[in-house]
Amino acid sequence: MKPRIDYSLYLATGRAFLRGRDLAAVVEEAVAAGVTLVQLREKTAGAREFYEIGRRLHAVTRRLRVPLIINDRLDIALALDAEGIHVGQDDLPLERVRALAPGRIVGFSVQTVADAEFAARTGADYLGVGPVFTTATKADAGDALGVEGLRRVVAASPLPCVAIGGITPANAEAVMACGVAGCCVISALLGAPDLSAAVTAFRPIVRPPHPRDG
Ligand code: 3NM
Repeated sequence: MKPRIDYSLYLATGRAFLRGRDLAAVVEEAVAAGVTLVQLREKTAGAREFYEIGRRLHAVTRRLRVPLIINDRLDIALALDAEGIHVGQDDLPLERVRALAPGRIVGFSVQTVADAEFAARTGADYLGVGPVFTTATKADAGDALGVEGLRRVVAASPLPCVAIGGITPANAEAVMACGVAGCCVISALLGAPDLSAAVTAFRPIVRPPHPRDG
């Protein structure tokens, strides 16, 4: 059985937000302050660079005992022996990822109830549902679902859902009220002037995991 995963405050990385800071140090600060899950998201790195960044980051997340999820690239996730892989609609098919990553956490990005049902049938462990709000961080994220759209997908999903897209401490309460297991955040954490303070602002709003969250 997989250990229970705490999705409550899920940090996805974004190179554009580093402002010269070291990624591993940033993640260490975020986890120390209360981030529970980390996704390495590298949209421009080649395989070798992605792997090397991941190797350094995985050393940190292992020490801090939080799972590391790799975005898009199953080969990198396997090479790193990362705890998980997150894929979207344009990546390798979910059924292949599930088959090739037994025992790892598999996340899948969805926008609709039909996507959520497909992901549940196909063996995903959790869903990333978004964008909930408009976001400048992902140019092709699509139209915002809004809180009502998020609620509809979450209500129909047998899997734990994390909300993504434009989530801040100011709107996280309304997001959590939709029944999500947590919030996945890039800019409101990495773009904040004080990362630890931003994590601390989210922490009382994002609840600890519900038994349904697996
Ligand atoms: N995926 P921020 S929205 C990476 O809807 C990503 O699937 C999305 O960044 C989706 O917290 C998004 O800065 C960007 O809005 C999230």
